[in-house]
Amino acid sequence: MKLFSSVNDVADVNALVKEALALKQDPFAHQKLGKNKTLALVFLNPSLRTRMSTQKAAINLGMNVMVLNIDKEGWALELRDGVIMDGTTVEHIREAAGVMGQYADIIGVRSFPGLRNREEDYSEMIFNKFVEFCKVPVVSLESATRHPLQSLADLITIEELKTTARPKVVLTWAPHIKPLPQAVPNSFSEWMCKADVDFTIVQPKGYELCTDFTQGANISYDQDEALAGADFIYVKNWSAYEPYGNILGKHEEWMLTNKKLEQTNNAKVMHCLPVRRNLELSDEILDGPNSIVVHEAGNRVWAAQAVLKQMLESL
Ligand code: AN0
Ligand code: CP
Repeated sequence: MKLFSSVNDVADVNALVKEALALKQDPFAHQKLGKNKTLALVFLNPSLRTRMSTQKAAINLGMNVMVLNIDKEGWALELRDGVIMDGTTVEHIREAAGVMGQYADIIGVRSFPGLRNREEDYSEMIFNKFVEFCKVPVVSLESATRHPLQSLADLITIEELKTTARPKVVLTWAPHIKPLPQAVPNSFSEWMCKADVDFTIVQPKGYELCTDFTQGANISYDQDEALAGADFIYVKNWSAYEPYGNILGKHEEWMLTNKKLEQTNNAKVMHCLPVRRNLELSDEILDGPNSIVVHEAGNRVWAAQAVLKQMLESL
């Protein structure tokens, strides 16, 4: 594997999930594979889980890891071509990414969307420039429109904990005070549409995701109806795709509560984290027996390790 930016980069999704679960059973089985290989993790935005789980995964494979918080510790990057750099940017992404490729065998990049210009965000301009100019394999650590390591960890978690062959999985919109990217729900949706699950997305009117990511999903606007019989509930806020990056109202009643869980098949509750308590998800859910959010975050290690293993094998 030379690029991990979406589910479409994975030749066999089931095999990757199996590989991750095997690594979970025997984390240090491939310590020689990464010997003398270097992973560089480049963050243009904050992170807890992605940063730590991907480092841990690389260490388990015997790799060396370098982390650059380029937004804080690097030179201000110019992304546009052909401009006179007489403003605040100090270095062009062409040189910066090219240089990183000299130091690393694999590069991970986190680049959130600006949520102002949909065309620019959905073209994955920043992520694609890293891929183009660094000239080594690249793993997305969440880009403008997708978060594939999260979605892989989510699928691993569902495979691990499901009690029926084809579980009902519901992605429900949740309230938030800030406009958040569509990356996590887009990505979760495209992975679920490739998995053997019965998948529904439920949201208030106006929060429909870009249909490129939702082919095969049931779409609903009635949270009670959608949650009925659910085995897994994936809670996430996202801003509108149209008008792009907007919050369309408070919708406080969309926060998941124990009362809403009653109509489910004792559903397990997932969230990618970080989560704002009592805004997106109630204390009673997060502290209750149905929440698997911490277990889910634990599986980020095995998702990253399976991907890095396949990349190391193709170096
Ligand atoms: C980010 C998002 O929603 O994309 C990162 C989630 C992993 N969340 C926030 O900014 C709160
Ligand atoms: N879920 C997730 O990617 O978390 P971080 O933003 O903390 O990495």
